[in-house]
Amino acid sequence: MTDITTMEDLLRDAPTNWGKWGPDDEVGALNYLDAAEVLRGAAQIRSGQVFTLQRLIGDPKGDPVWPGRSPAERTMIMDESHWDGADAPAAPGGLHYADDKIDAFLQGSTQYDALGHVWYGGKIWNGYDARTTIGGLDKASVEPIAERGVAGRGILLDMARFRGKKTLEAGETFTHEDLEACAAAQGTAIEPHDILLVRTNFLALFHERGDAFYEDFCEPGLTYSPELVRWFQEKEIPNLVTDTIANERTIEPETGFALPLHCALMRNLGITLTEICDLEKLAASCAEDGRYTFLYTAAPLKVHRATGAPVNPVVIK
Ligand code: UVW
Repeated sequence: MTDITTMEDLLRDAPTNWGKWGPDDEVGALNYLDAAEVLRGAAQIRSGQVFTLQRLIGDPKGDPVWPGRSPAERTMIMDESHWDGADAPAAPGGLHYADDKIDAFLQGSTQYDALGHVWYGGKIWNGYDARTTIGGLDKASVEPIAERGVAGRGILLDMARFRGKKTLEAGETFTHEDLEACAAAQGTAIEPHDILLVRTNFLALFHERGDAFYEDFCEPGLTYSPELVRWFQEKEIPNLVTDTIANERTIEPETGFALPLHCALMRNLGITLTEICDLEKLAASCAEDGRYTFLYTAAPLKVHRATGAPVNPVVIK
């Protein structure tokens, strides 16, 4: 690994899906989720239990965000205290109302990453020029993902429970083989086109350590290897969903690079990443009834030219 000094060196022979869905594609591996896959997902429904996976925006316990981003701020614009003042809007008949707004990083809470969110070597997903990101994403923004929506068979891979831990530790890692072993221990198997939901219970770790977490910031998660990338490509995984900020171990130990899997999976294979989900209630239910597969659905907010967007994924068991 000594001659590897850039992401281009690391991923020189890495596989890509560029062109697989045509020269104009902007949603990548989500193309695997056709109508038959939606029905395969719906066929998992047994009890009709519904789980929402979005974290609370403005959680008083604190919001985990990538360093350099800040948690969302909600501001009250109108409430009962505004209606006596001279600036109160005209509302004939005595109507009062409350209004508020949020100032939020689109990558700041539970969110879908657009395929054009990360890149290296001057090219984003499908080979589009990285200059198409200037001033907003003209290619592979979150818009086409939001427009099509996401639905299919989801499988929870409860890595924390599999390892017998309340939460995985900072920097703790696992491979695709560990995901397969976890699935087997749960009495299920990862099938082609499955949407993978990987639980580390990172939020408990984050809340335990508070701001100190950022001092030696390294999340637990999948870590880069050529074999892992090939496995994701061969399994035709459309969407990787986790409870961590970055969906992978933050720093790749051998090279020291940040987020090589973002590059290998998202930029090269077109696999959509969904981050900072709350998987706790779902995980408790799966552990209780032993059913780890379900219908997974999600649609990020439609935000013009955005790098990502907030989402509240819904799982039905
Ligand atoms: C980066 O890619 C920097 O962040 P995220 O984990 O939100 O994708």
